[in-house]
Amino acid sequence: MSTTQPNPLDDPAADPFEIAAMAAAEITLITGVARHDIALTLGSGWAKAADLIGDTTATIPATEISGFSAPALAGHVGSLRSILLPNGKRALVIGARTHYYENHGVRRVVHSVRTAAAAGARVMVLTNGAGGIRKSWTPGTPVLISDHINLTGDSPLEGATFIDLTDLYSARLREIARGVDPSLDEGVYVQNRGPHYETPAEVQMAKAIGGHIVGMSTALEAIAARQSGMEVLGLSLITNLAAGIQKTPLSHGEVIDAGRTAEPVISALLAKIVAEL
Ligand code: 8IG
Repeated sequence: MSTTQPNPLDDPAADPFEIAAMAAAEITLITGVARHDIALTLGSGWAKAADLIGDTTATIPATEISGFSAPALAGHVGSLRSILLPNGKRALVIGARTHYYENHGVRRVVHSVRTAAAAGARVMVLTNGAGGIRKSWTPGTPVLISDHINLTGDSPLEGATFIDLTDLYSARLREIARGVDPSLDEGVYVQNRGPHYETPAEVQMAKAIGGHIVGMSTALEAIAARQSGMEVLGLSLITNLAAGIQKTPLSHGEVIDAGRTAEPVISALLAKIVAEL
């Protein structure tokens, strides 16, 4: 599908799960891999992990797959990769996240997750770059997501679809991650709409309601992953302290720099975790 064609997800009458099934069938056809076991969405700072987790057997521009959008940001790689892990499992790596702040609607935000589920993945690894509320989390610190607070006011669930989220971020998978790196902290991820960063007052609100990490992704995707019956592992790279926690203004450049510096370390960590999943 080229970028000039309308996105089928934008038709309100379309069934997003049918489009995800179509996308998964296209991935199977192009990769020759009948079933992927795990899927990973690599956010800012995590992209290098794709090179470390195994052998890439196919790379697909995301826009060639039904329902996927062109990436909004340089530095967000718009491709899907099929990777053969050393343990024989197959990973589908999504380097093409659609953010809620792009205003394409929540169906497009969670399409990659639904496609991964339709491609067979039982485990969804969601990674992101985010702001830290705890002062001890210096830029470059990876943090496990233990739970989330969704402040987008939106949901990927349509109609009266009631889904339990009590154990959304799998304790089993977090235990595996901590087995690889016992120093990993965990925290509650707050998804804000963005694309502006928070005001210091908003960061204090996030802290007061139980948040430890602020970001612009992941929560909506995690909900969709659970709806599809997947186990979710969430990891944030703290690229900056949240507004007002750090005394200097936030800049996208600073965030990119912190991500770049931390990338080799956290990518190696993620590769080790993936080998255990
Ligand atoms: I990277 O401080 C990154 N993403 N909302 N706040 C929010 N998103 C972020 C931040 C941050 N840093």
